[in-house]
Amino acid sequence: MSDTTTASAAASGASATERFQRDKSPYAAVADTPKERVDTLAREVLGAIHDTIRRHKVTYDEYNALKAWLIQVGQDGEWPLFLDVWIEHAVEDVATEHRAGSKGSIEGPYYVPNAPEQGARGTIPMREDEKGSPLVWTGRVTSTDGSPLAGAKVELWHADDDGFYSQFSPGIPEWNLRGSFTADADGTFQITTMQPAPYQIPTDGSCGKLIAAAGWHAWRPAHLHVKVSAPGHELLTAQLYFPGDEHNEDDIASAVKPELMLDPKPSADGTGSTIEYDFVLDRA
Ligand code: MBD
Ligand code: FE
Repeated sequence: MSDTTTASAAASGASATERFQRDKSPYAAVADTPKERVDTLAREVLGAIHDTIRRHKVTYDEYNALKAWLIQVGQDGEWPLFLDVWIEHAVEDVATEHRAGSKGSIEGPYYVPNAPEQGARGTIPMREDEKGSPLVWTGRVTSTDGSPLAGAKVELWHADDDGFYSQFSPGIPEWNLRGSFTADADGTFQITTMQPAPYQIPTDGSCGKLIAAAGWHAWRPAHLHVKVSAPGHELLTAQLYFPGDEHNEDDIASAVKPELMLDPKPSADGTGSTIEYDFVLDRA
């Protein structure tokens, strides 16, 4: 991984902020939150901060460092990154704890709706000379009662072999490594793509500053992002991971679960790997 990752921190932060403001998230229903609920949550969060300040005797220097840092997070456009890396996993746990179907994981800051449709079997949009190791993924979408979900939509997006996402890093075609697939009558789909690389969150912005100041690392393990949807069923947002990645155990975004681990096999032609991974959706 080269320094060009970090060179685009401000640009990718600005893109993520703009994307969130334009598309909104399905979770962003702020106006509907009752007063009592806001009162409880705001009071508890502020109380937890006051407790930490008293317990650790936080100084004015530290308070002012925090103030400067919070201002900078906004100026860098890194609120989507900060929230999705350090907060979203808890929200996702709570939102999906009732499910009997497939486990999900966080959406993260780099989803873009309406990626180009590729049918039930196809290759995700990629450059002619796309770097990396080819990956052929066969899967099936069913309901919790076992019935196939014909026409289920599988949206896939992921980083390239350098760890960059299209529309958030410069110089990559708009829909590169972003595609929508539609399961056939039996609920099956087959996607050809390129294995993603581990991803380092931008290190030259405010989130990187926090990471350096705390002595943490900035890595997420290599991952595939998916959204799987079908009429009458709950939307599944998930990420899939590759065994052996050195950051599966210490993902900076705390978004790895054992159920989301793939089991890649070498492909017959020896040029890449094949994976099988199915989804079970809960009825809405
Ligand atoms: C990512 O690619 C990602 O998936 C998350 C959750 C946060 C930052 C970058
Ligand atoms: Fe990601």
